[in-house]
Amino acid sequence: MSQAPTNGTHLSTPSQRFIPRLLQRTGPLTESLALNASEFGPRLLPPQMHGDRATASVCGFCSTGCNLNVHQRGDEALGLSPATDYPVNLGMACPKGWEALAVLDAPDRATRPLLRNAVGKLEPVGWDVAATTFGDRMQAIQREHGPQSVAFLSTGQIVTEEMALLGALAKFGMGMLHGDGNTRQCMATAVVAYKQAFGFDAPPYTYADFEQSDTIVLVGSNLCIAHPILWQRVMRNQFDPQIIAIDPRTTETTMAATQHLALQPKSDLALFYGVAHLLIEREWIDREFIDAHTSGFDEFAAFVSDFPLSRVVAETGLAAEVIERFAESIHNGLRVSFWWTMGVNQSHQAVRTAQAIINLALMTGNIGRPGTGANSITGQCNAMGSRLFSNTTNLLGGHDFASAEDRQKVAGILAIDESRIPHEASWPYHRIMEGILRREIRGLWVVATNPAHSWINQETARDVLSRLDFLVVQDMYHSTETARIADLVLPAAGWGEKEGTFINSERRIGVTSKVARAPGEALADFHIFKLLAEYWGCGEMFRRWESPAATFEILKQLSAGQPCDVAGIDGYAMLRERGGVQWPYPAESDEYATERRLFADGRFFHPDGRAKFLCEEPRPLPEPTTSKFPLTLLTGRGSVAQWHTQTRTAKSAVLRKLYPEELYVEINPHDAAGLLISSGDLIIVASQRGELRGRAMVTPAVQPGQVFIPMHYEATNRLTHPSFDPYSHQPSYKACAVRVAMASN
Ligand SMILES: Nc1nc2c(c(=O)[nH]1)N[C@H]1C(S)=C(S)[C@@H](COP(=O)(O)OP(=O)(O)OC[C@H]3O[C@@H](n4cnc5c(=O)[nH]c(N)nc54)[C@H](O)[C@@H]3O)O[C@H]1N2
Ligand SMILES: Nc1nc2c(c(=O)[nH]1)N[C@H]1C(S)=C(S)[C@@H](COP(=O)(O)OP(=O)(O)OC[C@H]3O[C@@H](n4cnc5c(=O)[nH]c(N)nc54)[C@H](O)[C@@H]3O)O[C@H]1N2
Ligand code: SF4
Ligand SMILES: [Mo]
Repeated sequence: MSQAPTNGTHLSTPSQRFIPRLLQRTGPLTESLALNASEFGPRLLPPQMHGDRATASVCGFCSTGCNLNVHQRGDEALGLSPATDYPVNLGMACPKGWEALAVLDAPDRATRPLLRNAVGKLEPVGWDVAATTFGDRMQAIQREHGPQSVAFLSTGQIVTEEMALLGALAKFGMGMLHGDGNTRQCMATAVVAYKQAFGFDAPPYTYADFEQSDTIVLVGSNLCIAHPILWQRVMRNQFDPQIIAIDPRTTETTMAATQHLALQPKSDLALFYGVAHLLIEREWIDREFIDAHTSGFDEFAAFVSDFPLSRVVAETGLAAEVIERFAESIHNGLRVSFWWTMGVNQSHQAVRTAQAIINLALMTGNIGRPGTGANSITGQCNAMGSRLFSNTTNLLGGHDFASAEDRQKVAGILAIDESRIPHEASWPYHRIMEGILRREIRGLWVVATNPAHSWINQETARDVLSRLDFLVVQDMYHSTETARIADLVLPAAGWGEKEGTFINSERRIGVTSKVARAPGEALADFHIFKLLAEYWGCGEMFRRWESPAATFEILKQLSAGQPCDVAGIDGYAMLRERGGVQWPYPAESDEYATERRLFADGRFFHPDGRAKFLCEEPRPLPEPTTSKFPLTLLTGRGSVAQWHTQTRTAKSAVLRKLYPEELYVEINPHDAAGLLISSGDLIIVASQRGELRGRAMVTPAVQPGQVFIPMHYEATNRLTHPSFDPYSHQPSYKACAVRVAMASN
């Protein structure tokens, strides 16, 4: 099954089946469900929603970073429509964006702090009690077990100013050593791959590249549902591009592609080495670019000579002609762009796979020019902000904890004692979980992430979290799987109820605005951090961090001189006026263009200015199938309307209509027949770690021997196998061994 049906004859995954239903309801939309405001906005918004003014705000779901105009009257947000003049979305938004206000109004919003009482029940308390308890309990743990016995888990879903304040407060104010975030589950691989190859974590592209490519390679990316507005940018491409989708499954995206390489899970590395070998053998490489701008090519060429076509056919399960056609498309393309997402980043050999993609771009000179690039697409609205400013793996502003010079610079800007800055990066997420198990970590502060649902190997994860002496969860909702097991719940304002900046996938910094009041006593994360700092006794250190806008000025100073230098941005006003600004934008920048890409001059961030070829022998799957567990489980996004652990999107009645409520399992007709399973049957899926029940969805969209379950259902991660990339420590969510059986009732 290496070629996708291109005529869309079998709409077989649930989102494929739900899309036409929405199409019928709202008119001639594209299959990715983007709605164009200029065509549909005014008609979709009833007159009572027009209000007396509109405030622009970058969307708080995915990393595309669409801008939405929120229509207001007085203090009230009446409705929204996508901004037509913003360079990202050009008047479009996906259903999550259209419904962004609806999810704010829900009965399970956290409106007061909740503290677990003597009989083990969460009961409402005032902020004074909450902040006092936070300080007392965390400090008591630190006194007994050392400052590093308390840690935090942060997120890619709060504004940059908040995540910088959290990182600075936790580490410099409260003395924590370890903090990580949900970006470990998501972008860690791209970060390490870029750092090693380019010398800095620097995605080079701008979204216009989608429109300017003549050959678009999408690896492990279901763009149509995960980044639907980016798919719209592809649809605007005038060059009739080859679209090559590499994914074991048939997805909305592979069906729209011109070539679908339905390879065996995690065989991407062998495929890309084999293709590199073909390109070298046929002299389809850009020798001039390689000589002038890269290092390590000769070793790489020698290494890939061990990947003849026969080996690649055997390892990927793809036909030789399919692989050759892919290589030919890269050769024939004048502007080839490579894009990757979680099918690459979530793997036991993720960093090397990402670098194998980078190698293809480098060896063919497809970087730094319009329509090219080795481009990692981020996931959450502010994953990029967290990469630069979360103060977890990197010291604030893409600096290095291990560098005395960097520590001195940051301490100087923040006017703090240099000794407060740790000399080493935090432990990665899985090491923090292990630390809890070993009782090295006893207090944990979880902000805007839901590990009891989203972390790998869930039953163990929940067991680990339950061993903490003190678990604090700061969230918009008190009902999340993690909040329910917390000792203290801090009620947070969400998107639309506070302001700050997000950095999208193409490095564009945009402003998100306050357009609604948070319910009850919920506070913006920024103000929760300030409050906790005061009660902790370190408030003085953060006097300058007066507001998100004042904090943005600190971030500018921290970035100065770095590849991500944004010292030239003249505050939120400039960001609003210009439709966001991409980094870098140093002081005295005279260059201003709405779309900018990196490496146009061929200079990379390593000291020698060259990009590095990096490679390594592929490794077998950490958990191969066996006779007892004969199927490979793939997981990922299920539909355009579902967001992660569903705390937000499940609150919208409109979005709820767009996906199946009950957990479903996609299984190939061949495997289903062998097990006497039909669509709609209740089945059990089990791995070595746990089991779940769901409805069978018999479909050729998954290959024989594979099943797919969306990550949005609470039980999915009971099955996943805790294996990690050795360099990025990102969990390998997308391949483990399972068995399927009919449920007895
Ligand atoms: N609607 C919606 N949009 C979202 C999100 C959401 O929850 N809902 N989340 C956002 C976030 S945080 C992220 S990170 C992105 C994720 O965006 P994507 O990465 O596009 O989404 P996934 O479905 O996780 O994975 C993409 C594809 O990888 C494939 N895959 C699995 N294993 C392999 C493999 O070994 N090789 C290859 N080549 N492919 C493989 C899967 O079949 C899947 O179709 O989406 C963002 N956008
Ligand atoms: N099996 C499997 N598991 C996966 C994946 C997969 O592909 N397969 N993908 C992984 C990936 S890429 C990701 S990014 C993670 C996502 O995993 P999580 O981060 O755990 O998922 P979310 O549901 O986005 O959780 C965000 C939480 O923050 C809250 N929140 C939203 N806005 C705010 C705010 O402004 N302030 C505060 N304080 N709280 C807020 C929400 O209510 C929600 O509870 O899941 C990972 N897990
Ligand atoms: S594509 Fe992403 S940023 Fe744009 S409206 Fe949808 S969720 Fe929001
Ligand atoms: Mo993600």
